[in-house]
Amino acid sequence: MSKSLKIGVVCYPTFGGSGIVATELGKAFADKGHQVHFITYSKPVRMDLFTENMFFHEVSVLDYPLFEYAPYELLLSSKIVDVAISEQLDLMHVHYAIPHASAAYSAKQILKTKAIKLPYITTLHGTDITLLGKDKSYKPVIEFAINQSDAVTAVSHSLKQDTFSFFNIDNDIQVIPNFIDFNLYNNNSTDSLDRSDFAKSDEKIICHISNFRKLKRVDDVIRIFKGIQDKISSKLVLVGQGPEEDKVTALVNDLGLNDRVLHLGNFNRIDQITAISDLFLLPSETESFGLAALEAMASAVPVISSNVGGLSEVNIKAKTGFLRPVGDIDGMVKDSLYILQNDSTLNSFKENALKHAKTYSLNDILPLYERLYRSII
Ligand code: GMT
Repeated sequence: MSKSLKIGVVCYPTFGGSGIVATELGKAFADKGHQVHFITYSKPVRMDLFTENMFFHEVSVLDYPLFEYAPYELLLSSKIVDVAISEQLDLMHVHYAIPHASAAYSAKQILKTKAIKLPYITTLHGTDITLLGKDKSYKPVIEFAINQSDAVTAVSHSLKQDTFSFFNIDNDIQVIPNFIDFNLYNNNSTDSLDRSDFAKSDEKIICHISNFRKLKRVDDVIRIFKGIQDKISSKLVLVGQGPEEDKVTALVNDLGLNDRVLHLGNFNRIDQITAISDLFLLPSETESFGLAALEAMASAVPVISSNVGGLSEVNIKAKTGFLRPVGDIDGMVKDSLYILQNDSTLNSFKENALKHAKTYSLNDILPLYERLYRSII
């Protein structure tokens, strides 16, 4: 039997996709008997503190009058060094390059002076490359930390290509896509929500889940929904929180959709919402993968999305849903109505969505990460 591993994980602990992927991956490794040590500034939202083999090490962000901004990257590097020594970590897996890859690089160098080896894997998720990373204020450091990583993964082929085109990369990048733990998607579960609490039996439920940042184009979601609702009586369920919320609420008011739109805020059991939905909208400006779309498909929900980044790897045109250029609201309304127009069309899209989501099963993805972990230690 191969030796169990002691894995350090750095991620953003919030509701973003990279933190969700890191936590679900950590849970899966812990489940297999490996020790997983999360090192971040607060407990990841999907982490249960009482899970066997999973540990949380808080990076305390010290306040000091001299600092306008506390140097989080230094604090994180120091914490990685501490945890690596006290827990005898075999490797670090950092999710989202900024600033996690460079923090892991510093920790690795510090540990080297103590004759301790700590290889690190960097997983690129999206805006760490496509938005922030390529900005010249981050680029030299991010490029360096990616090149110095013992292994690099990207969540889609599109993100891999973007990384090679935006940076001078002399490292290999392996594509390991995001995944679904189908144990969490039991459609017959007793804790499912009652659809009739959300919509009448002859109404459709349209859903959108995001962190409500500008690039998610939630205003497009509202306008697409308006186009659908004009033809087919529907409800829109919005999940998530973020900077665009007030603007979105104002638009819902302006379009007279108050009694049609339900905004739930942040919600941990995404599967409960997708289980009662008929269609998922993701018209983002940029999306390296679109984990929320895959989560919807895992509940057999077809997707209407933009055609940017890695979305076409997840959402298959005319099978699992449709894709249109960013901002093509009329086109997205047309495609939504096509899918929703009759039950047999909707059902065939639902079946295809679930079938394609199953090609992203955790059971297939976990061994790819385990092989990579073992190859660098
Ligand atoms: O939304 C972000 O940019 C943040 C990032 C995250 O940490 O949530 O999301 C990215 O990573 C997700 C998980 O791999 C992907 O599913 C998202 O597509 C990606 N977001 C973007 O590329 C905009």
